Amino acid sequence: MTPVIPPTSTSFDTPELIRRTLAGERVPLARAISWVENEAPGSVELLDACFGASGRAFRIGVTGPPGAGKSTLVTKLALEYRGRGETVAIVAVDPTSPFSGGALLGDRVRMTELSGDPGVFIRSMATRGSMGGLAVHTAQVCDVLDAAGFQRILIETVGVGQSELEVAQTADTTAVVLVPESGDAVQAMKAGLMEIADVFVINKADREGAERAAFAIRSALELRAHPTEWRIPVHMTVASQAGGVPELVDRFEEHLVFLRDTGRLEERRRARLEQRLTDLLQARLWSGFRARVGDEAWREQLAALASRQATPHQAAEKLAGK
Ligand SMILES: Nc1nc2c(ncn2[C@@H]2O[C@H](COP(=O)(O)OP(=O)(O)O)[C@@H](O)[C@H]2O)c(=O)[nH]1
Ligand SMILES: [Mg+2]
Repeated sequence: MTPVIPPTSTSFDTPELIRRTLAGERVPLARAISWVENEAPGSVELLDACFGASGRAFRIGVTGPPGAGKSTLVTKLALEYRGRGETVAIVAVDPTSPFSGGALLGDRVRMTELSGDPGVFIRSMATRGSMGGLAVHTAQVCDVLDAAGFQRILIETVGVGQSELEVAQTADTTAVVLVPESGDAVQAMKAGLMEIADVFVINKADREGAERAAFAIRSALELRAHPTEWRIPVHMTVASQAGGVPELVDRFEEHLVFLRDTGRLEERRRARLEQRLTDLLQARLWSGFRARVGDEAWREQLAALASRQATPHQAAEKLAGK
C-alpha cells in the first residue's frame, strides 16, 4: 500500500523565498527561518541576502533564571513597543518558554495577547545546528527577522550555562532579570550574568524584598573594577501587571542612544561578528579535519593515549600532520 502523502505546503524556490522574506511576508519568513534552523540547501544564499539587508533592528536579550518572569516580561515589552509604533519579533531560546510551546497552559494563554497582530512575529529556536551552535543560529535567525523589517527583536534565553550566555551576547543590549529572593545578586555574579548585563531588572517587585535585592545589586555594581560611562540601571517591574514596563523600554532606548552616540554599537557588533566568524570557521575547519583524519587514525591515537604509549600532545601532533 502506498503511504498517503499529505499535500505539501507552499514550496518556494530560493530567489522567491529571499525576495518575499525581504518584503516582510509572514509565511515565507517562517519558512526562511526553518531553512536556517535546518541548514537547508538554500539557507546560505538566503542568509547572505539577509545579512546584506540587516543591521537596522535593535536586538535586546532578556535573560535570567527559569521562572524569573522573562516570558511574561517579553510579552509586555512587545506590547509596549507596539504601542510606540515599533514592529517586534520575539525569539525564544528557552525550551520552557510559552513561545516554544513548552510552558504551562496559563503562560500560553497569556501569550495570546500578542496573537493576530501583524506587527509581531514570534519564533522559538528548536535546534542547535551544526554550524557553530546555538548562538550562531540565533544570530542568523535575528538577521532574517532584521532583514524582514522588524525594528525590535527580543531574544528570551535562560541565563544558565555558557551557551545561553553566548546567546544573550548576540544582542545589542542585554537585560538580566532576577527576582527579589535573597541570594540572587550573588548567584548572578557567579553565573557570569553580572558581566553581560546592560540593564538589571528585579521582576516580581510585588513581592517582598525587591528594594533590598535592587540595593544589593547596585552595591555589587559599584564595587566593579571598571565602571563604564553607562550607569547600569537596576529597574523594578511587575511583569504580570505590566508594571514598570514603559520605563524599562525607556531604559533600553536610552541604552541604544548611548551605544550609538559613543560608537559602542558598532564596536559591539563588530566584536560579535568576529565571534560569529570564528565560530563558523572553527566548525567548518573541524569537520573538514575530522573527515580528513578518518575514524581509524582517530581510534588508533585514542588507543595509544589510553595505553599511555602516546601523550595528548604527541597524539594531537600525529593527527594534525594528517
Ligand atoms: N507575582 C508575580 N508573578 C509573576 C510576575 N511576572 C511573572 N510572574 C509569574 O511567574 C511565573 C513564571 O513566569 P515566566 O514568564 O514563565 O518566567 P520565565 O521562566 O522566566 O520565562 C508565571 O507564573 C508568571 O505568571 C510578577 O511580576 N509578579
Ligand atoms: Mg520563559
